[in-house]
Amino acid sequence: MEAWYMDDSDADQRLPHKLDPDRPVSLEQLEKIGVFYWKLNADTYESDPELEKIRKENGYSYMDIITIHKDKLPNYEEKLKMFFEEHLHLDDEIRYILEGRAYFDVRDKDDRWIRICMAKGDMITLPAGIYHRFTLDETNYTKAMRLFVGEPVWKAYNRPADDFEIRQKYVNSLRCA
Ligand code: KMT
Ligand code: NI
Repeated sequence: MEAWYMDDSDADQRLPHKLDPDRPVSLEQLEKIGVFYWKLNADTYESDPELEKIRKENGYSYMDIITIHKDKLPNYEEKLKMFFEEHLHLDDEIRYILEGRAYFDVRDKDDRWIRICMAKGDMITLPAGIYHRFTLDETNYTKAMRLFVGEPVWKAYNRPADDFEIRQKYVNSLRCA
């Protein structure tokens, strides 16, 4: 996993969009905005005690696997467009990359975009209420596990979604961090 502040160019969303000079973002900085990360062995995800432990400790009872590729995902173009709209959810977004690569962009506390490059073996949780978006990179392929506490709710609220209680709660959580 590698993360950096994004430039604001209009170039293809699948490009890295690094600043020049590069402004890397550390795990500690991500934790301050409520983003948590684990590194796992994706080759053994079907019987991985480490993954089991994380799921148990965090109550991630639900899981499924999504393959994001033009020939595999129904309504591929439409879904990718939706994923890249800035949005929030009322629950945490938990993703584990099993194959390929992808970018998760999150807003920092000053509303600047941080790009998180997620590759095979990277698992992440984005807190409920954080504004974020998702895109494939130039390789145009990823396979990811989606985890959820209880029955999954995929509903996304596009920005502006500032009136939700969860958004207020999230914003308040940044204050003393
Ligand atoms: C979301 O809500 O941003 C997503 O589900 C992203 C795609 S899942 C790898
Ligand atoms: Ni999302």
